Amino acid sequence: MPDFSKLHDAILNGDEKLALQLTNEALKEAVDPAELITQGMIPAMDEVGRLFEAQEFFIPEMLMAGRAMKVALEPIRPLLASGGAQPTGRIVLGTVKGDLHDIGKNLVGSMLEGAGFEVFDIGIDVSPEKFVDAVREKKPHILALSALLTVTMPEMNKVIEALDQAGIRGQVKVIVGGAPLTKSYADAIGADGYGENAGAAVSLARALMMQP
Ligand code: B1M
Repeated sequence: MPDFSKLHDAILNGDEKLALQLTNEALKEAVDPAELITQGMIPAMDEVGRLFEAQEFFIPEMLMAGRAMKVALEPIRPLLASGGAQPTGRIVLGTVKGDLHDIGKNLVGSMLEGAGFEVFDIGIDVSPEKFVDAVREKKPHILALSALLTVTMPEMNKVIEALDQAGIRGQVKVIVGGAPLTKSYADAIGADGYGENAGAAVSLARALMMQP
């Protein structure tokens, strides 16, 4: 089994140059990109979160680690996105208002693209009004919302209410995800589905495309 500890530590230490170098080396050695993410990068971010809670890391360290992960993901994202699958459906994706976390959202977007979805990523800190405008403009089958903060989760409800008020809730399925989310929360706000991780988001989106 490949040794992911150097990549893990490079991300933890916010060393983006080394993280990129180790990722490129691993890809050359045909290490599975999904394993690099789930066994090297995500555990590093979890450790960053743990150290932040323990007040051993502060915002600058969290920022540097986040940047190192983003940089290391750069050579991987095209691999995830090039699944070669037939076009499956259209998705608008964004992180809700007040929330600047985008690493997980970007991963979800790449995996959806790899599964053949046309993905319109409208970014971070997206207001309910912007989501409504994007649904009107892009006419997606699915609207995918990401939130990483407990305090921004209620924004998802606001997006669903805004779609309702605009009279277009029935035209689009809404899926939600992000670390603090749960299926029961998704059910409570009337979302059409909850994805625990990027792979689950793909399965969910595929299943929803089968529904009328
Ligand atoms: Co922030 N942060 N952060 N942060 N940050 C967390 C989320 C936190 C858990 C850290 C901690 O305390 N342990 C905590 C939130 C606590 C809470 O509310 N429950 C936290 C906090 C408190 C904050 C600030 C408030 C800190 C402050 O300023 N005092 C601040 C808020 C800024 C804001 O958004 N307004 C803040 C800022 C930041 C940085 C900017 C420094 C940076 C983000 C950089 C970036 O995204 N470009 C950052 C980082 C890096 C983290 C941690 C360490 C890592 C997040 C990450 O990228 N994980 C994080 C701790 C942690 O998560 N362990 C933390 C890797 C990524 C692949 O996972 O995003 O969970 P994730 O995505 C997963 C799933 O969640 C899921 O699939 C993905 C892939 O498997 N998923 C979906 C995500 N979206 C989905 C959508 C779907 C389906 C699945 O369908 C639509």
